[in-house]
Order: sequence, then C-alpha cells, then structure tokens
Amino acid sequence: MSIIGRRGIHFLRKLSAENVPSDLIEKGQSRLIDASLTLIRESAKLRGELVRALGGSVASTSLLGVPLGHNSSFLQGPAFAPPRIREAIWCGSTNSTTEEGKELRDPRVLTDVGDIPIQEIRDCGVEDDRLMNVVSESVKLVMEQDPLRPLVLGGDHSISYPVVRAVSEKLGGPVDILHLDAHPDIYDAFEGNVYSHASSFARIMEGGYARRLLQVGIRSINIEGREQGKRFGVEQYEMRTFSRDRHFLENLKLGEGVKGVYISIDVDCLDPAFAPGVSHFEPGGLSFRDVLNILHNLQGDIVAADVVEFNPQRDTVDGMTAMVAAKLVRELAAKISK
Ligand SMILES: [Mn+2]
Repeated sequence: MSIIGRRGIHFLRKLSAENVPSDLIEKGQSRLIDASLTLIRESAKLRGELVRALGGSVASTSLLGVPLGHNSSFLQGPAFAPPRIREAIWCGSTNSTTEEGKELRDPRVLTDVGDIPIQEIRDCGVEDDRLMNVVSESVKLVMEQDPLRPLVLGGDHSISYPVVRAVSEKLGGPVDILHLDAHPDIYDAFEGNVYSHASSFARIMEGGYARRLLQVGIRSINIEGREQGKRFGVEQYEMRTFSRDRHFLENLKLGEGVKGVYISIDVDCLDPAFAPGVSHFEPGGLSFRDVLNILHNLQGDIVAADVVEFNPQRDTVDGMTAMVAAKLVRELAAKISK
C-alpha cells in the first residue's frame, strides 16, 4: 500500500533523472489538473441542471469522491473507499428508502458527480499544496450548481481541511462543525506532515473556517490533543462521559448566526464491533444507533459533509463496514436534502 503514497514521487524523480525540463513537467501537470476540474465541473453542471429541471428542491445532496489515502499515518486503504461505498449504497440487499422516508433514487435527494482522479494527478508528481487546492476547487464547482450540496466520500481524514476551507470560502464565512471521531485530529503536524489526517482540524481552526467545533466519540486523545483543543476552543465530548452527555448530543441545534453546519464523520467514531473496516481500531466507541440519533435529531442547515476513513482493506470479506459507511452516507444525504 505504501506504493500508492510514493508512486507519484518516483515518477517525478525518474523524469528529473532523465533530464526532462521542469517547465514541461509543470505544463503537463497543469493540463491534467484542468482536465480533472473540467470533469467535475461538467458532471456537477449536468446534475444541477437535472435537479433544477425537476424543481422543488432547496438543497440536494451530491456525492464527490476523494480517493486519497497517502496522508494517513498508518494504512492507506481509505484511498479505495469511494467505489466500495457507492456499491453498498445501491446494494440489492436493502431498498432505496432512508429511515425517515426519503427516496434515494430521486435525484433531488441524491446525485453523484464522481471521483476526483487523485491517484492520476499524484502520479504526475503533483505535491499536496496543489492537490489540496484541486480538492477545494472541486468542492466549489459542486456548490456552484445550486441547489447541490457536496457530501464528500473519503479518503483519509486529511481531505476535510480542503473541503471545509472551500465550503467556508464559497459561503463567505465560518460554519459550525459536528465532528464524529475516536480521535481529535488536531495535532499541529504529525510526523512533520501539516496535511496529515491527524492534523486536519488544526488547519481548519487556524484558517478561521469554523466558529464552533464539536468533537464527539473521542477516546484516543493525548496531552497535545487536549491542549490544542483548549487553544482553539474546541468542545470535546469524550466517550468516557457519553452517558452524561447523551441527552445534549442527541438534541443539538447548530449553525445559527453562521453559514450553516458541516458534518464530518470518521467511521472509527463507531465501536470497532460495528465497523471493523477502519485503520485504527479503538474500542469503546459509539453504536450505530447513537450516531443516527445524533444525526436525525440535529437541528440546523447542513451545507456539506464528509464520511472518511473507511478502509476496505480492513473490512470483513463480505463488506460489512462498506454497508455501515453507505448507511451513514444514505442517512446524511436524506438529512441534507430538502
Ligand atoms: Mn479517527
């Protein structure tokens, strides 16, 4: 799996070794990025036109896949998650109606603009500063197509930073974030990587993209995690006090006075008994019903969301966690759409 992470760099080194001029490489990279953005732009435009033609929709969920795993500190399998989640969303073992009665086959509830070709872009030696901008630009292209709202399929948790940045920039102000995770992902940098999946919320808070950040499901946190939490005014709800906090968390009202609510779900917020297909097993987590109660009862205008860190390479052979991630996506899509 480490091959994915290093592949692009190997390719670039090989070109440099063969004395290919750097401006030639840069021009080629730019063309590939333009082509990638064109793909997302046209895909989003078509879905936007379809939903507007059907009429009657104020907010409509559109999936955007970001198959990126190289910013993980441990395993890189989340790069393979988006197609597995899609497959499970439409799996014949269940119907296409959500728990509260939304029909997922209605394009006003759910459309899909496809995946950003992350590996193809990296394979041309594009570094993370630029790659993260491609993620942000792609999110903005979806948001330009009113009433589409992006629900981003990760990928590791590093993608939340460019996604939230794009949402905040596009809407012109901060959002409130509900972040479900075993980990606070708020290290200043992890192993020297400022784009690490363990640092995304430090970047988000530094950028001023969030007014409130509520972290729920936390059960793997060290001194730096708590200090960074205090530094940024994060509301950290730990599993050890969940029974006390449950009533509050199952009746949240967020996003008033800001641009709306962003929801970020790391699949490892769930106890590994419910979701074994994650990179970091952390016992003592939320049940699937705990998460649904929090989501279903949340009051607020959800402007965008992500579901990250599902690792198909750690899943059961019959894909149980893919179904879990897919149900999170289905219920989130229903919650966003109106
Ligand atoms: Mn996590």
